[in-house]
Amino acid sequence: MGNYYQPEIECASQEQIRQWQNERLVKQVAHVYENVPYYRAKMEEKGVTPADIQSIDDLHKLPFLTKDDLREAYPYGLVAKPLEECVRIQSTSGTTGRRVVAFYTQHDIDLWDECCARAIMAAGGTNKDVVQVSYGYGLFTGGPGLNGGSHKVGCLTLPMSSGNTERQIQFMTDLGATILCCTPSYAAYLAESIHEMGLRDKIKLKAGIFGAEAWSQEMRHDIEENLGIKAYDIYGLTEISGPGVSFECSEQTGMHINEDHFIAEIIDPNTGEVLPEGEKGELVFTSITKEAFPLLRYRTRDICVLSRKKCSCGRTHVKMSKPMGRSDDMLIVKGVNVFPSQIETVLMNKGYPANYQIIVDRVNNSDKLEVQVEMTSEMFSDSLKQVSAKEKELVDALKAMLGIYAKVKLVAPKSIKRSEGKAARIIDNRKLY
Ligand code: DLL
Repeated sequence: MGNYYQPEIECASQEQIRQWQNERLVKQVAHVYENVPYYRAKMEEKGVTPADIQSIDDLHKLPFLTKDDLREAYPYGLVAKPLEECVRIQSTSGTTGRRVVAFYTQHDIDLWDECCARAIMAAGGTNKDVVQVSYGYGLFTGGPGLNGGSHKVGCLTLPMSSGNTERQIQFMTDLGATILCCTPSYAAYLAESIHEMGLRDKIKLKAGIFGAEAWSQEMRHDIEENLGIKAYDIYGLTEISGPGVSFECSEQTGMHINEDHFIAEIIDPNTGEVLPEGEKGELVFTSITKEAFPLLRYRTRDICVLSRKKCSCGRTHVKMSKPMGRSDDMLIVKGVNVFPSQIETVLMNKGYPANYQIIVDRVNNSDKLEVQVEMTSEMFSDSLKQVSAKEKELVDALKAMLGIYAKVKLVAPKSIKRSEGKAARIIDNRKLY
């Protein structure tokens, strides 16, 4: 059994959770309707008034919000509190060229920190732990979110931010960090560097809280083995607060969504229809406790599945699967849907490190997919013939997984640029949009 930050909430009965959601939703809809003209106009357009929303059964009547709305209302159009009451701005890293700016009151920050505290305690954290936060600090939510959560739990917090890998490892060993928080790609890079520096015996890590980007089960096993830790997933998005919207427990079979703050729905990304539990679709969130930036029915574009199966950790909040891709970032190559996570699974199953790049191009009106993968140092000494046999083996495995041909190029160890934040794995040269 677990380690909870707020056991009475995290293990509340389903009825209790539903009651909180009903009450808070009704209040939130009124708050948004009164204070956000942009959203009120959307509701009017759909012919809905706050009186139509009596419980979560009425949620489907509300209009969706998308990233386009956020862009249109940029910067202040969706803020629901006077700016005098707002104390913080955070923003996305903007890797997709669409910057999102989110606002927080002190109350919003406190609730966000509590969500992250739940994640840290679910990973075994207590006030005896030394938590190294190596997510970026600043506009990105990763550093500030886990930092706040770590304080709430009472852990000794090392606000490292990302980058300067040698210094990271020096602090990790000197100060005996026990929990590491960073992106999974940075965790893999840190693990690689720790081995190279011969410091594997000097680290005291027991757990890692890794998120902000997709990572496969295979990558999890590699990181767990290389660092001798248990690696927990954490999910979130700037629009809805940041990390800690959902987090993994010891069962490691999905992430509990903090349902006292966020109502989750799964919809068909094409029709917008709400899908029953267990079906795969786009995740939509309604934040029912946030004051400054309360988004209703926000379409995340993340594709996943929800499950209410009883969890051995004792938590009762619904679990979401790891995102299986994005309804917008999904690559369509020769008309076939390709998720980068499928490619990663093939590579990791064949013993390659998670250092790869996916390059898509269009030559003579035909799509070309290329996967560049780093060899391990053992493979690097292989003969040319052995290398091409390995490339061929990967081509076949990728074909079996994706259903289409992908050219494979094995490249020298360490030739693909390492990432200190989210890894940029896809280079799409087709410029289709
Ligand atoms: O990445 C917040 C975060 C920080 C989460 C630190 C976890 C840890 P954004 O920059 O707004 O916020 O990006 C949000 O990243 O819609 C997903 O597509 C993706 N993402 C976040 N966590 C995961 C995860 C932060 N655990 C977008 N697995 C989301 C897969 C994730 N994808």
